Amino acid sequence: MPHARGDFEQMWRDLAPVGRSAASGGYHRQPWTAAETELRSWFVEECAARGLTVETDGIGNQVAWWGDADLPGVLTGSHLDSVLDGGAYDGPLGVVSALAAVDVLRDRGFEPTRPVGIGVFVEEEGSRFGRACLGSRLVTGATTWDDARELRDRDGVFLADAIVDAGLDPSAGLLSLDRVGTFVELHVEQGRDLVDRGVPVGLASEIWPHGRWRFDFAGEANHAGTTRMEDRRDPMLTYAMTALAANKQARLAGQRATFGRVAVEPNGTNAVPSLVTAWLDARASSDAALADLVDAVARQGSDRAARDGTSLAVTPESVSGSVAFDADLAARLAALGDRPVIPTQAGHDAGILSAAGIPTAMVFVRNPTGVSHSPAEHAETADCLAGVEALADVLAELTGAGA
Ligand code: HGY
Ligand code: MN
Ligand code: MN
Repeated sequence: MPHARGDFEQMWRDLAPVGRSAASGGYHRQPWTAAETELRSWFVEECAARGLTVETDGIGNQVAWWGDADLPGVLTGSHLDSVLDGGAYDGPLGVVSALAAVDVLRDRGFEPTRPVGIGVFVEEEGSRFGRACLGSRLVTGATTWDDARELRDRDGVFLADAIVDAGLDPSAGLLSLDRVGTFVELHVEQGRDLVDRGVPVGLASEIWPHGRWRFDFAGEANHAGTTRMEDRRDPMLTYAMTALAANKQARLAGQRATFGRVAVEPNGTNAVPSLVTAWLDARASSDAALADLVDAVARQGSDRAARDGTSLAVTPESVSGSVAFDADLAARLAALGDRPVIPTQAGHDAGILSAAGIPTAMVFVRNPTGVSHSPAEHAETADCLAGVEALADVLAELTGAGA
């Protein structure tokens, strides 16, 4: 049965239940799971309802092109996967808005002089395999398949096996970005800049350098009762002091540091643990400041380990350098609506494509609380629709006559 083309609010309603936890209201749309696979099918149906044919590559990245002029096209889109227990807007807002912006342009009678693409990149959050923006990194070559194939999820499932289990074929190859002259990603703002300015839409100037480091604190398993305190080699203590040190170092340096994920072995109530593995998410206003922050945390962790009789090994797992978006492009697009150009500390596929040399811009939609990576993430419908209009204006500016 042909899929009725949904307007923004209908598409939003269609997506709302997919991968949503009844308990928390948060989203669990991890890549290559049933929920995310359902979203991939939804995207194909929405594109088909617009007469657009979707190309899905071997790992699930998707693109559909409107127009076939032999000119570099303008790709817009984002991601559909979420963090664990994430919000509804981070990612999907960019994809739904891209579809709705094409509708707006067509309703205006606009015909692009160069192709307009709508794209979806997989595993942007790195929530399952630990590498942020994995889909766009593989497409741009920022990560090689040989490197990625070794990635395993928390259940020990290898990346290629997860992809095949989701009905895809990694040997089918990856999307080509050869047709992409410019990339524009619309995204809910993950901060309070726009709400504090009282404006619904902004552009991005830069993405702070950021990354994830795995901290392995090793100690000696022992009895929680019979082992004298002075005889213990307890990695939980070393971890706890390191988490406090990360918070203090970030505050002192005006940067960001979070230990949001920890795994304890054997994780028994009445045993001193043998191993505590914790992941540091660190972000800073420059590459040098990021290196200094991570070094300071690792150094203080190692100093504490020496006192605790434990050991610490630190392994970088996903690091993204600073991204300065094309300033002329941002200024040109901001001028379309007298919009602010603001930095972000959140990583995006736009950062990966920009780093790959593709002129890139980001359109931010106001988040009234700034909360993200949480079921509480929200954007007002009026602001979302303002974002769609803004994205339509941007696409018209970049693909109109003379563009
Ligand atoms: O983690 C981030 O910065 C982004 O939301 N993926
Ligand atoms: Mn995110
Ligand atoms: Mn995102």
